[in-house]
Amino acid sequence: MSLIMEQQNINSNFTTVLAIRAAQVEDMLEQLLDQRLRSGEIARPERLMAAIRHGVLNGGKRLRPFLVMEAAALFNADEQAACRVAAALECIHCYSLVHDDLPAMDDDDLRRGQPTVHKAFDEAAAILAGDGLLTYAFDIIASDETELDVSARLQLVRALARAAGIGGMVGGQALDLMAETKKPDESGIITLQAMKTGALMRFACEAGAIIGKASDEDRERLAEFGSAIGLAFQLADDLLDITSDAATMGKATGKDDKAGKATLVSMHGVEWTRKQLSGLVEQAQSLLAPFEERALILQEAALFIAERKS
Ligand code: GRG
Repeated sequence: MSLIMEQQNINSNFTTVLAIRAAQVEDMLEQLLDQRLRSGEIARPERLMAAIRHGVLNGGKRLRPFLVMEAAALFNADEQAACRVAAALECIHCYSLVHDDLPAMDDDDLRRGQPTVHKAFDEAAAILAGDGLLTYAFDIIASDETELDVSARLQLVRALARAAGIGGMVGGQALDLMAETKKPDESGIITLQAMKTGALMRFACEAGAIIGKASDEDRERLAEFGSAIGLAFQLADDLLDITSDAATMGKATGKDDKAGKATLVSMHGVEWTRKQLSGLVEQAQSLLAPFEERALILQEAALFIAERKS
């Protein structure tokens, strides 16, 4: 098979599985975000639910859910439980996007090709939609409906809190906001990116290992794989910010440059970044080598993340 055909084959396998996982998690999100009251709830206000649904059920790539489910599948884990954890992680991701788009943060009008939640509703609705999603994520994992033993659910809750919270995504966002006034050096940029974007990717892969009751060694292997693709994802994002356009991305581009934000791309240039990206893909893929062909789709995901166009 020629190299180009091999590449096309890889893309079509990956794209097919990504679409299947996206459909599974969207079904789950539809159910979780319906009007039905869960025990202990008093009411689900309709406008709040509409704002939440606007922020979640709006065509994201569902990459993090895919990672959870494919990592869990490596260990023959229960698919329904993996799907609930995947949906919980997507709730956290969507909350971060809804809040990031607010005027006090990145001030964006467009997300996933549609008006952002504060534009379609208002700022208060967007804040509350994000708050609701953040809280709900932990409810979903802790719930008895997530059919994992209590220890696994506790490990997932703790790992997600740490990935999403002060020492993870929220902390990374705080560092990113500070970077607008005081430019960080290279290691500062790497730290903030590992926190802001990498931590959820790392959690996604590690979560699969937790759900599948993997050995400590395999859990660490998956977590390291997640960190490598998280870094690659952010590098690709920075690259797209200068090489792509709003129509392709479904959100504004050129924002880092306008904000005078230092990125590894602005520091080292496009060629260096592309080389780094292929190094990261190699590193990520070799981490999964012990799983042989069972990890093929995750191997392909690493390549997709580095080479993505939107
Ligand atoms: C507000 C606490 C808080 C955190 C915000 C994630 C984040 C932190 C900000 C988003 C800014 C941004 C564009 C970061 C780059 C990486 C990123 C998360 C891109 C969006 O993720 P995709 O491409 O999006 O997976 P979809 O829409 O496909 O889900």
